[in-house]
Amino acid sequence: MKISRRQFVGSATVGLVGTAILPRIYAGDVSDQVERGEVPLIASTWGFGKAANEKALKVLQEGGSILDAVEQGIGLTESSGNGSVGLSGGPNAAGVVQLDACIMYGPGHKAGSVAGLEGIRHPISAARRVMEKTRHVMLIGEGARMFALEQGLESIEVNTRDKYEAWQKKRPVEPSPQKVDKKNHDTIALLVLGADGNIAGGCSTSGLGGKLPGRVGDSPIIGSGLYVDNEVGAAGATGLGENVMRYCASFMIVELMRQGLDPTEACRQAIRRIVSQEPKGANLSINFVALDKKGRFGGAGTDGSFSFSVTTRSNSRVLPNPGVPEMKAPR
Ligand code: SD4
Repeated sequence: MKISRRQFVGSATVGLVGTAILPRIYAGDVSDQVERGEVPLIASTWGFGKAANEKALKVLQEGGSILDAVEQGIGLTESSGNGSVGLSGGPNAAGVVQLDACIMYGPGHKAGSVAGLEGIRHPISAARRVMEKTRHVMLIGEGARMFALEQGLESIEVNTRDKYEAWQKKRPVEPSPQKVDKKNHDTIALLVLGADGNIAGGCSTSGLGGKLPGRVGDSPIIGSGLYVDNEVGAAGATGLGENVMRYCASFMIVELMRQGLDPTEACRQAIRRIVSQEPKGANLSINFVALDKKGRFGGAGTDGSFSFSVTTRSNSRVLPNPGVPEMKAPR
């Protein structure tokens, strides 16, 4: 196990100084780090990702592959029932939960994805099966559901009358919220750098609450909600999918890392690029997590409530959004 002095000093300092000046300290911590970080390394979106990371680490420690770690880590969140991801996530405008997920495996550059999936407990497992058992990358809707059932994945009744009526009572007046915040975030993107240097990642969500039936967000789109390049690193996204998928943001972050940026700076640079083309400026709700082949990690987002989780054998923590320095403080 190897942790760089900078990483150690950075995390120790984080604990001492409180949150007010965290972003700069954290950004400084990773920006010029050159040593190889500790592996395996797992990074994911939001604070709830920490439990998923820890599950993924356990899977690796018990001899599982990096794909097993991604699947079971995300699987934990999917069945956590804490209102964040999967079946307990937000229904669409018709009160129906439609799930999106994807998975990528660095060696061989493999990918699988499902979208608009209904009634399957683990969309991430369906995405993995698409990758491993078919000639395709993406299955949607009823086809994806039939395939998942054929593969023996657990089905679960989501759209019961009781649930629908309960949803009707509390359904929002405004059917399509254009902002993802602490209360309605629901996406886990989880990235794993294995001890052997191989990389895998996955992403799973119920998508934007109140979305139009059939709407697909960034999360299952390879290069948007997730991208893995085994030579470089991986990135994942959470936030308003429409603002991520128009820019292939996760792909962009990986390409920026290929050009030499560390993960934090790559996330920031992608945000700058996107913001510079957007009339709405920084009010986009786009948030990213990334890691690179050297074992460096980082994240940045336009939502003040965004956080990301990072886990190694020696440390498991939730880190605050360092934002983009020259942009106004994250909301
Ligand atoms: C989507 N990106 O469907 C997802 C939503 C999300 O936290 O990330 N919520 O647009």
